[in-house]
Amino acid sequence: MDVLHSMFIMVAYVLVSSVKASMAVNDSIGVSQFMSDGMTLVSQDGMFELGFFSPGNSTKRYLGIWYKKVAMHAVVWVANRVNPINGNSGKLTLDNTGNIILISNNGSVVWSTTSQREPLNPVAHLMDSGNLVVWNDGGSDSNDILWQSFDYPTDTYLLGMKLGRDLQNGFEWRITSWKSVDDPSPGNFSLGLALSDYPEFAIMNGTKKFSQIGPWNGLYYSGLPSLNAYSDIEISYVSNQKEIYYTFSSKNGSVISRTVINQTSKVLSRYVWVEKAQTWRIYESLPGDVCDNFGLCGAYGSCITTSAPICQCLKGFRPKSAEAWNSSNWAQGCVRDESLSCTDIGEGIGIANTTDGFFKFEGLKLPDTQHTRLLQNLDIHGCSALCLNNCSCMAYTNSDISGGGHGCVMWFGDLIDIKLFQSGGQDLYIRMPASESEKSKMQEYMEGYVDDTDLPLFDLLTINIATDKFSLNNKIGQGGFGPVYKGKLAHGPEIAVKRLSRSSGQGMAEFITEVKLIAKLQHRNLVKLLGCCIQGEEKLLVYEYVVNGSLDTFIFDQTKSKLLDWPRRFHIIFGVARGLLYLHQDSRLRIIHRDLKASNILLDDKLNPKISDFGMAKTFGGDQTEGNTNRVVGT
Ligand SMILES: *[C@@H]1O[C@H](CO)[C@@H](O)[C@H](O)[C@H]1NC(C)=O
Ligand SMILES: *[C@@H]1O[C@H](CO)[C@@H](O)[C@H](O)[C@H]1NC(C)=O
Ligand SMILES: *[C@@H]1O[C@H](CO)[C@@H](O)[C@H](O)[C@H]1NC(C)=O
Ligand SMILES: *[C@@H]1O[C@H](CO)[C@@H](O)[C@H](O)[C@H]1NC(C)=O
Ligand SMILES: *[C@@H]1O[C@H](CO)[C@@H](O)[C@H](O)[C@H]1NC(C)=O
Ligand SMILES: *[C@@H]1O[C@H](CO)[C@@H](O)[C@H](O)[C@H]1NC(C)=O
Ligand SMILES: *[C@@H]1O[C@H](CO)[C@@H](O)[C@H](O)[C@H]1NC(C)=O
Ligand SMILES: *[C@@H]1O[C@H](CO)[C@@H](O)[C@H](O)[C@H]1NC(C)=O
Ligand SMILES: *[C@@H]1O[C@H](CO)[C@@H](O)[C@H](O)[C@H]1NC(C)=O
Ligand SMILES: *[C@@H]1O[C@H](CO)[C@@H](O)[C@H](O)[C@H]1NC(C)=O
Ligand SMILES: CC(=O)N[C@H]1CO[C@H](CO)[C@@H](O)[C@@H]1O
Repeated sequence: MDVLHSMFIMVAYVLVSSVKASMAVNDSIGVSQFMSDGMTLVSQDGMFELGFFSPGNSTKRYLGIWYKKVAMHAVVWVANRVNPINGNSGKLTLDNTGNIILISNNGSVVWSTTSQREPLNPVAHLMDSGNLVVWNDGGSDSNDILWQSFDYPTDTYLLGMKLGRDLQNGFEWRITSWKSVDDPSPGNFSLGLALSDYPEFAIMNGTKKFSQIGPWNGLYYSGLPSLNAYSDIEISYVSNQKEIYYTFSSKNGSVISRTVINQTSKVLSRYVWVEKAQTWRIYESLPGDVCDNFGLCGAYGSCITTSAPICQCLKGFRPKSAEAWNSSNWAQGCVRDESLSCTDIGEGIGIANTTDGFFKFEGLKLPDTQHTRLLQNLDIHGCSALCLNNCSCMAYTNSDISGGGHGCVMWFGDLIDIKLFQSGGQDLYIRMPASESEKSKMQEYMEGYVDDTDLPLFDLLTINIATDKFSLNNKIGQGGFGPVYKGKLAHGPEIAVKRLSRSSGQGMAEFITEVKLIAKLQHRNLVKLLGCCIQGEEKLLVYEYVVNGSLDTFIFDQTKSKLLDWPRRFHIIFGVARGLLYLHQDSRLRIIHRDLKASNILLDDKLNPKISDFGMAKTFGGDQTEGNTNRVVGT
């Protein structure tokens, strides 16, 4: 008999019996009362129903709870998962020890609860939440629970349930898949809490991690930044000496939501009932993309859904086996370009060589937390110092990112299962040898973490917005070192952005030093460098925008050249000379332009000349100048 068929009989029963008893629903069962196959209990609000059913094509009978009110009934809980009843002989009762007992025709106990307490007037009640609760004392105290089905979930998580661990009793709240649609006995897939200092929720395939949702970071699960964006549910995470769990609740009270782990599809999905469409709609799933497959990119590999290949070694690392990596076999992961200098001196004596440093990585799903240490009262600086002084500490970050971040979590051993998000994600500081971490300090510097008033820094987003993502419409020239774009800062002046070609081959440190020097050169006949921007591969110089363009557009244009009368031309020549004099003699740097030409002289609104591209040849190498300007250096 299929579910719908049995449902029909049950509905008929409820209708008939409710007429007889002249009450709408029967939601509870008392001591020595029986409920046989064909009869059901229905929660007060009519949402859930408890009764016997046969799943899929099976003819076996199971006691379960399912949604009654919505058109597509979904089973949310099964009592006798591994011990079905043959035929319609099953009977449910509550005995005087307060335990629910399921018996088959021949009198054998198929399934029962195991409350050890001495009860007083127990009663089993199907709640509006879908929870089957055995109350003590007729339910007079709502906290006096002898047993509840929410403590023994099957494959479905309902709002209000706990998922995690009861540390005092070693008890676990975990959902486990059915073996198949016909067989509700426990399958190999489950969702639960993987205990560690910084525990994380993970989907398991047997005893192996299949996909991790990540640890709770105070705002969301590290691997599911989108989850807290859903306005219909509220997530609470509780972690103390007694228990660690999370629970979802409906903010609005009217949301019908269930989360199911499914062995056939190998996916954990959260469904929400959509009344208008009369269907269950999937809100989120895990694995949500290929990068959610646990450890896909191996140690120190980072998974990026939009890159090809999807696995990339973190900066400062290279594939352990280039061949395996090439053939999309990433499991071996990555190794350091340069080894760490940190070495423990003697056994257990923690005097470490502290010439290592940390590189900040952004936008990540945190790596697997199995080998972590949590220090909730330590701030990020203390965390950094502690990690630096223990050679096996490979990374650290704030354990809680809410309110600007606090707490400390440190990783020991290789870092695996890192994912890079398109947006959102967390920061992680990974141990690097001194040479790499020098660069990282520069990186931090460029990102504005170190304050330096010498050189204003712009972030890439600002420049992107200002130049309309470097649109072709905004391109105003192609200089010797890369294209130039016009831009407009929000509430600010117009700017010209020079996007340096990527092959400049220059280190971050040298670049910044040079740019700072150039920025110090200020003269009214020089184009003013306002700042720069470095992010990843991008190196950008931000200049003041000079409105009338370059001199060559005037002198080599039939009509425009007439605008330049002799007094104006003299004024321009004089200005260029003054600018050069400053560069050659009066500035601290003494710069030779090496590429002075009409296209490098810009004119402002009053046709005053301003020299551009000065300092570039020195800074960015003679080769480029020659290559792109077809000029002999030194003329
Ligand atoms: C409620 O259902 C149980 C089990 O079917 C039955 O024993 C009991 O008599 C019913 N109570 C009422 C008030 O109908
Ligand atoms: C039940 O059996 C029928 C016929 O064998 C098959 O077409 C159908 O897919 C089966 N349904 C399930 C849920 O297994
Ligand atoms: C009683 O029924 C159960 C399941 O329906 C079966 O496993 C058990 O062997 C039966 N016991 C006897 C004594 O027939
Ligand atoms: C579950 O795991 C066991 C042992 O690991 C294996 O024999 C079985 O085939 C697995 N079942 C499924 C459906 O994957
Ligand atoms: C689950 O684990 C079993 C062995 O433990 C393996 O054979 C199977 O491929 C795994 N399933 C998935 C989907 O990874
Ligand atoms: C809850 O949300 C639904 C749909 O979004 C809306 O129709 C209903 O009015 C809301 N109820 C409350 C109490 O806010
Ligand atoms: C599990 O997934 C399979 C295949 O996608 C589907 O047929 C089945 O209905 C799902 N089971 C549940 C309980 O959603
Ligand atoms: C990896 O593949 C690229 C092109 O697909 C090839 O140029 C390179 O030599 C390969 N490297 C190794 C180590 O196989
Ligand atoms: C610390 O590292 C530096 C640089 O790698 C090395 O020269 C020095 O010998 C190391 N000191 C100790 C005590 O390991
Ligand atoms: C480094 O940290 C690990 C993990 O907390 C600890 O077992 C080890 O003793 C520490 N080593 C030193 C030298 O402090
Ligand atoms: C010749 C020329 O284009 N002159 C312009 C220089 O810029 C000022 C201010 O934008 C304009 O008013 C001039 O027409």
